[in-house]
Amino acid sequence: MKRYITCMTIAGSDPSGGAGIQADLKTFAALGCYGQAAITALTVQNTLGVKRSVAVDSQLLREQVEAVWQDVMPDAVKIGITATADIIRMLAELIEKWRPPFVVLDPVMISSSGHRLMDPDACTALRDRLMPVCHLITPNIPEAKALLGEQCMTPMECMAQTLSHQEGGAAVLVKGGHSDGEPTDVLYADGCIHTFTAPRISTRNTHGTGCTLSSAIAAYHARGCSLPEAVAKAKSYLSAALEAGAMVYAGHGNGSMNHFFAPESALMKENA
Ligand code: PXL
Repeated sequence: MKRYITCMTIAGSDPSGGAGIQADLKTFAALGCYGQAAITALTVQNTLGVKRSVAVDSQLLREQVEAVWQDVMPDAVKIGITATADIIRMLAELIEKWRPPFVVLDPVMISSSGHRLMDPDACTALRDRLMPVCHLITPNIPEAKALLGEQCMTPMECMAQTLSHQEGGAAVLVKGGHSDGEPTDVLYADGCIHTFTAPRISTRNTHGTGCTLSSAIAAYHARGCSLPEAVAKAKSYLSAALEAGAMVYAGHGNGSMNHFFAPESALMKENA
């Protein structure tokens, strides 16, 4: 019997559809993967910015994730907004108990409109408890700086390597989209540095780029790619989706990209 290649997102909801679980599920679907989703926080937002974010009860979230994992364990998990220290500790326990094959964590702290999406005291729990049990962490430069704290340094290669060692060996992708010039991302994995450069695309419709990238990495890894290959393919997918959605009206502010410029039909593999 075959089964779908499956990815799960554990992240916040964006009712305007550009970021969070909505972006993650579109990405999984466009890349041929079956999507599962458990919501960590409900945001109030549109393309102009986030107005409010409310965390869900961590016990309710635990029950949702366990109900899914005891039935169909996904091939890859993406974690986005974690919101509170309680949720972070609970997710770390679940990952230790169920050992999903691949977990990518996008350590979302603040929205691009400047709204706080994680409790201030949760950063320590994220660093000490959740990051060490994940396989890949994808901070942007401000997030990498917050996670490095006192040890903060440049260049990006040093940030990625130091964060990886700090997190017990997890691979780290530092995203350079916030720097000037051609955006370069740096991956530190298994003792090697990989550099990825993509052309800067001129568009307002950039909402959910971080969510889409981490979900696309999860999808390509679930499909059998190595980590560097999954990152390279995810970046190409992101660039193409941004390009395809550049000239579309998608709200008064930063709208969503076009995730479905070339959707793939559902991919399957032999059941284990
Ligand atoms: O891009 C980070 C992010 C993730 N998830 C949700 C968000 C945002 C930023 O606004 O709203 C739900």
